[in-house]
Amino acid sequence: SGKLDVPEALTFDDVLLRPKESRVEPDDADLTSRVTKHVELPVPVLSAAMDTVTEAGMGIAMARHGGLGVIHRNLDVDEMAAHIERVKRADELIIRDVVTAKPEQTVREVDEMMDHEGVNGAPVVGDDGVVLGIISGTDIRPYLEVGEQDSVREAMTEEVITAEKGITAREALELMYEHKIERVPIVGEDDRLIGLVTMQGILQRREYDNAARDEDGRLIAGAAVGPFEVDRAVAADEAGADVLFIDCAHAHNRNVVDSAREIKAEVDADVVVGNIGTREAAEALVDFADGLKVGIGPGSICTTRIVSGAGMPQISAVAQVADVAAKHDVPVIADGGIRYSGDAIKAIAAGADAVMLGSYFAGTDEAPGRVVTMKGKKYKQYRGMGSVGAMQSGDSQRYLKEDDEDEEYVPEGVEAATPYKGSLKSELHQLVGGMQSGMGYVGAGTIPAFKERAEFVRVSSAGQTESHAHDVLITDEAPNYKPD
Ligand code: RVP
Repeated sequence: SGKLDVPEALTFDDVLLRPKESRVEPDDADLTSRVTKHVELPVPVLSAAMDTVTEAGMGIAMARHGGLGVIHRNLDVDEMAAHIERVKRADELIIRDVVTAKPEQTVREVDEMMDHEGVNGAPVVGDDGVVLGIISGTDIRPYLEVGEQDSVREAMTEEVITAEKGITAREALELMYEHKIERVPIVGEDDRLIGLVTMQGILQRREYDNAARDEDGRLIAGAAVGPFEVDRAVAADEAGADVLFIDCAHAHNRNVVDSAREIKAEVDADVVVGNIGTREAAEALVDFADGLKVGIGPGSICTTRIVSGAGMPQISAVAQVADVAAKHDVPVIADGGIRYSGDAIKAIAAGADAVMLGSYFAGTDEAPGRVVTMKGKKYKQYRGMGSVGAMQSGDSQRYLKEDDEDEEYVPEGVEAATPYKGSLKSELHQLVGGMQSGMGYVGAGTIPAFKERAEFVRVSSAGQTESHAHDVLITDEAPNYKPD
């Protein structure tokens, strides 16, 4: 009784999805889900905002495969903005940084310039920015033999097919086929050049038909900011981030809540606030947050629960927050502790709309950092953002008290290594396939239907032992099951 009259809290291994009658083939299960109020993802999976997990390379790969990378904040504000811009530009339909030629340049000059820039054609633009023609390798070639000092004006094609900003990839392609051309300059009113659409660019984008894109067809980008970093938030917003993550180990803190509210008022991007792990914390944030992120201590590299004695087992944390968030139509992200695809779909069954993973992605090629070999096995570095190493290398305030700078750190994370895994694509393929399989067992073809229909059973420790491969010696590693 009294202080010991305590509620129970559960985590991934304590529960299983109860199998139900199904007509859903796993391959047909649609994972599309909202991650914030205004952003939907084909694959509701996020890579963690950690300096050993997500920079531009990971952000691009995650978005191309339908998910979302959250750029970490152990970077200068300018550097961070550059990473966000790289993600936003990676698969742009309309290239904004166009290589252009001037009518009075010589053919030889333009040939060298195109060579240097790695392009095979350029719009010809007057001093006022108006498109006068277009010149390509094919136009130039005959002149290189005889008249290489001739001007671009003579060699260029004058009848240029142009289009306006709103053009879709399909329309652009149709235009190109119709006129047998490979580039379409995009012009504004007054025929001034705005950008360029190329055949090569369109075909490259087609490879990623399940990508997470914004209204203009650019990849979706996320970025983490500290709870009091208004400047970083504004810079990330201006750089084009679609979602900002107010990144804090304990967001149910009055100062953090107030500051997050201020940041929300300053930016266009959606704002996710976290981390939290209780009903009351959700109540303090639902009136302004576009998303809530859950996880107090479940992370693989996190020692918060051991160091501070505080935390909340993740399935219960997600369920509590989701209970409040759903009533206010605010999406929930389950962050940390996910080791297997089964954990990810359990988090969604508990009420999350999306999941965030760190260790699962840290060993891939797309994560920052190099591969090291220890005792003949390959690894990549993976460390907590509250570890001594991460705190020393950045101005991460996440686990720092304000006037703490000269003091010895009290870390809440460890520095570790994680097995090297190869490409993100195949890791994500296993994760998505396992999640779809879970939807098949529950008989739900969409995420909203799954959240509605999923039920848990409680598992004993005997049941847990039975769940894993047991009483055998594994001879060949499975791509989706590597227990330690
Ligand atoms: P995991 O996927 O289990 O590796 O967990 C990743 C999550 O752990 C991150 O998204 C973050 O919420 C949390 N984290 C990051 N650093 C630390 C720490 O140093 N304690 N925790």
